[in-house]
Amino acid sequence: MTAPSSSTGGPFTDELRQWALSEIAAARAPDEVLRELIARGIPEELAVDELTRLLESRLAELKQQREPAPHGTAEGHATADIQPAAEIQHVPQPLTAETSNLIRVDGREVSVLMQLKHPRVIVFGNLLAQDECDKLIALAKPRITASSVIDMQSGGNRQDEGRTSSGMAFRRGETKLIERIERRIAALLQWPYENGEALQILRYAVGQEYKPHYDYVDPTQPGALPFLARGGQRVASLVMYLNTPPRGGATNFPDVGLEVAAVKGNAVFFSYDRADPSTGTLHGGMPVIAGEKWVATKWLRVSRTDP
Ligand SMILES: O=C(O)CCC(=O)C(=O)O
Repeated sequence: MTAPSSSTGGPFTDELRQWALSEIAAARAPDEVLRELIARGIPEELAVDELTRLLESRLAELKQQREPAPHGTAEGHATADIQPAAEIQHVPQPLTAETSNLIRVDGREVSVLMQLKHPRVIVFGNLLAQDECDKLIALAKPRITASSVIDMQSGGNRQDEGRTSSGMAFRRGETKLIERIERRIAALLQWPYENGEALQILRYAVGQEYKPHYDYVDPTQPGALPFLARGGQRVASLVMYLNTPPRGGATNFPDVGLEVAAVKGNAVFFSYDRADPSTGTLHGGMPVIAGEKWVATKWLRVSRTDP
């Protein structure tokens, strides 16, 4: 099962990325590379973000090459068969119960109901007001169509039997209500508003589900490149519950046997600092047994992404 889809094209092409990578590998000064990217028409902020990401990934690569051989690996043993470690990213560090059980954000008292260190999962209570949930559903309802996933070969979208819900995505800041909620999320997660993907709404009818999957994309697949070129990797997800289904519909994390009940106004946050199953963030939306389930999902990227 592959990552859920939501975004569109942008100017930092794979060709530019490859060019910048080769310049970095050839030890060209970063400020020169940056100047040239800007000269090639990349907006300055995007060029800085993308170049930072490429430099960080190059440093991680160099660090990995310098690290001693893992326990049990013979010194000098050919390493061609060893998988390269996934690139490590910064992730959102939400305001949490480390300081308080109640977080004041955007005039609301959001509670911390549960935390897990690995995988990093936090369940928030009262993130959305009841009428905000109702309004999001009403706005989304006329626009929902069958849900899709990212096609990891082409980079486009395709339907998948593991994701049977229907849904839609709002543009970032599409209405005052949406912008307010998105800014609240940015404040709670301490992560830039512009790094949040368009808010996605999902509706599950009885029997519908989203089988366990990861939200990051596999960077070794060709279809990942257009996605990664527009804001980099996903590093965290926030699933907000817009209603309380009478039965079923929990968000599950099978690696750790956790099931988060869908309760209107609550949300589950989880982060992943690398595109790798070791994050333990395999998760899914369990089948709805009675009634229907509505959620709003916000995915957070390394850099600013399409609205
Ligand atoms: O519906 C859920 O509980 C989970 C949704 C989800 O996994 C996703 O949107 O990526």
